[in-house]
Amino acid sequence: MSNELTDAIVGMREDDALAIVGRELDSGIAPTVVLDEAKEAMSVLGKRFECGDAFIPELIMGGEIMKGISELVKPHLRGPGDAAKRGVVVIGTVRGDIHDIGKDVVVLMLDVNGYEVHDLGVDVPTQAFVDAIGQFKPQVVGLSGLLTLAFDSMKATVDAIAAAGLRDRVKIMVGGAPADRQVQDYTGADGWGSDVAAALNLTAQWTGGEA
Ligand code: B12
Repeated sequence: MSNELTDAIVGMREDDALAIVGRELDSGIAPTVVLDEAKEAMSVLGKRFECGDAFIPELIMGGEIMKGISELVKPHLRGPGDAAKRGVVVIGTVRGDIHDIGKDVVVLMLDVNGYEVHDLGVDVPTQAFVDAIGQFKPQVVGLSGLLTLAFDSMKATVDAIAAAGLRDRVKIMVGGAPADRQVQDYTGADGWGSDVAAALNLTAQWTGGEA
């Protein structure tokens, strides 16, 4: 674990953070390890926010740094290239929630692993998920959210998909750091995950492939 990177992110030193990531990638450290380090730094920032030692502007800045890091890491992730797509995924952050850093990591990793991913963005209304299922015919729908209040939006989205008669056509995963089995049961989803590995595993399982 690079404490240097955590220090730079938590200290809001964007240029330093990006330079450290560049050096780490050049020295052969796996891109997924670099992403994990950055994620760890974001949770340090989250804990500081909880304790009143960091405030919203710091969280926003941290988010910007994290996005910059994802951009740097992306070209280092090797996927199956132009091979036929392994499956179709529709994903978005549910209504009322604008956290997208974790979702974007999931989108990035699904993309480089050969899935066709349709990212609906943040604060996504239930109907937009329903419409996207009609349009893109995904096997998998990912509902992302980091706020506890996102659970109600996730449930409303699953209900709307069912009301539109589309529930049998898709597998639905709910995710984000606070997701667990209880959240899955509450929302009526088919699976849950609190990290990108879980998202990849579920998607592979539901599209008949290997993670
Ligand atoms: C950065 C941040 C923000 C930024 C978001 C910027 C952005 N573009 O996303 C800003 C400043 C906007 C923000 C705003 C708020 N935030 Co905020 N935020 C965070 C923080 C510090 C980091 C989150 C993050 O990006 N982590 C880095 C990513 C890479 O890690 P990750 O999310 O774990 O990612 C993995 C999983 O989520 C998973 N995953 C994600 N999506 C999916 C989907 C599927 C299907 C699966 C399987 C997996 C999966 O895979 C990802 C990759 O491994 C967290 C604290 C924390 N420790 O999480 C608080 C936190 C989430 N925020 C919180 C709060 C309270 C807020 C605000 C309400 C604050 C306020 N008073 O205004 C607002 C809400 C705005 C809204 N309506 O959404 C609370 C939530 C508490 C709760 N129980 O609801 C937290 C936990 C902070 C805290 N400890 O209090 N926030």
